[in-house]
Amino acid sequence: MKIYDRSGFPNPARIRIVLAEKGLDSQVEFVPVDLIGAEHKQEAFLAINPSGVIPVLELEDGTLISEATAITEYLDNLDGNPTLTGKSPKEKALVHMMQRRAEAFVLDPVGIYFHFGTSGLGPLLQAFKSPEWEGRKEWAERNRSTVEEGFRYFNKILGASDFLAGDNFSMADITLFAGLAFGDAAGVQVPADLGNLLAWRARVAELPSVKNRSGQAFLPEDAKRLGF
Ligand SMILES: N[C@@H](CCC(=O)N[C@@H](CS)C(=O)NCC(=O)O)C(=O)O
Repeated sequence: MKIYDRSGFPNPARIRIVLAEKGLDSQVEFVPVDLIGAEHKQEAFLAINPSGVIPVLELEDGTLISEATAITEYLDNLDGNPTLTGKSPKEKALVHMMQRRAEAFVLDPVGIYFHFGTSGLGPLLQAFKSPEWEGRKEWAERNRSTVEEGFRYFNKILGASDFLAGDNFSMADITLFAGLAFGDAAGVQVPADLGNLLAWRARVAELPSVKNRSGQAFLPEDAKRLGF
């Protein structure tokens, strides 16, 4: 299997955590895609994923699977023992519901804030992501508020259960964890008074599959290009 991705980016990190959880790291060849150079918006990559985003999983038979949730479902079910996406119909439904909320309330609006409210990944990609228009800053701030509201929502959920979809670590937790890491990079941090959310984050960061990856850094050349 091949995974088109890039070290240091949040959606690829979701899949790297899944691979570690499922013990599949050694079966995957990582193909780096240059997001800062907007390689993913060029014809060659759009033929791999018309949405122009990473990660993408390529199977041995050439099948291309994009969308982190679809990739996670595939990898989690390969061994017939899905641990991240739910086993019963009810578990599956709850994992997908909370996963989507983690995207809609945190990860996606952080992404919008990052691209519209900051210089994002630099001028080459900004031409695709965030054209100049008068509502740009306001759109960014609205999304920042969505994220802050999302933080409060998940803080409440985590006051009542250990993980987002109940007692077990799942795809929903992975999405939110990646969203918080992206928030840090974009400058949207979890406020100190949201104790449940911060305690959950600390616990998740210690999981072996996450621990090795939570320090996942930009490739040195990317860090340099972004001025870190
Ligand atoms: N819905 C997609 C989102 C993927 C996504 O936004 N990936 C980011 C990397 S973290 C990306 O490729 N961004 C580049 C862009 O939007 O131009 C998924 O679940 O895989």
